[in-house]
Amino acid sequence: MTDTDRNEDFMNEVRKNLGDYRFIHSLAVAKSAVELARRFGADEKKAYTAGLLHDIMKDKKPEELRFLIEEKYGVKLTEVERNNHKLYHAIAGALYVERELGVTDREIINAIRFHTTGRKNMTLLEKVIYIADFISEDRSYNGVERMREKATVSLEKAMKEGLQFTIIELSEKLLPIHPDSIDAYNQIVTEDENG
Ligand code: DGI
Ligand code: FE
Ligand code: FE
Repeated sequence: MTDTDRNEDFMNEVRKNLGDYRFIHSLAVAKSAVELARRFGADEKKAYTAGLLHDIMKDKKPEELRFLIEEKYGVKLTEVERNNHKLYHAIAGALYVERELGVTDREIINAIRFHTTGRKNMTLLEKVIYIADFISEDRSYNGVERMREKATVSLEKAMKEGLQFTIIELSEKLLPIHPDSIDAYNQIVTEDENG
């Protein structure tokens, strides 16, 4: 059975691991990921599965996530990662779906892994999940309508907007910015020059 045929299974796992708020968010991101995939030619089934699973570790405590990542799965965090608890759930989520749920599709695993920071050379599916997380129905931040607009026109324009938003927000709060976020930003503003 391929990963995308196991959504019933994954739905139960997500339900089990998340509170109501995050569960509803996960369903909304899965839905919006399918729409984006259809619009921009990504794999709709993978988009649904990755969207559904992307925040599966979001409701766990930072100490637990750090234990999972570094002790249980033996993956060393960088200094920036270790000091930014918000990044744990994406790293732990990717490891968890691979090692505990048996997800084998690298594209799905990486879409989960990089959904918070982005990275250089993102795949279509990675961009779809990154943007779906910003524009899902449950989101209501200032500027969400503008993001939704961009996402109807171009995935690249939406990525640019999303990365800018994140980098502004983090720097305003004087929080460290992960090198993957900076790499993604630098690449997108260099490649999509006339937008
Ligand atoms: O899990 P969600 O809330 O649905 O969304 P998310 O996984 O994109 O997490 C958003 C949070 O992560 C938000 O508070 C900003 C933070 N974040 C995103 N990129 C970076 C970051 N935090 C740090 N320190 N560095 C980053 O590069
Ligand atoms: Fe997340
Ligand atoms: Fe999310």
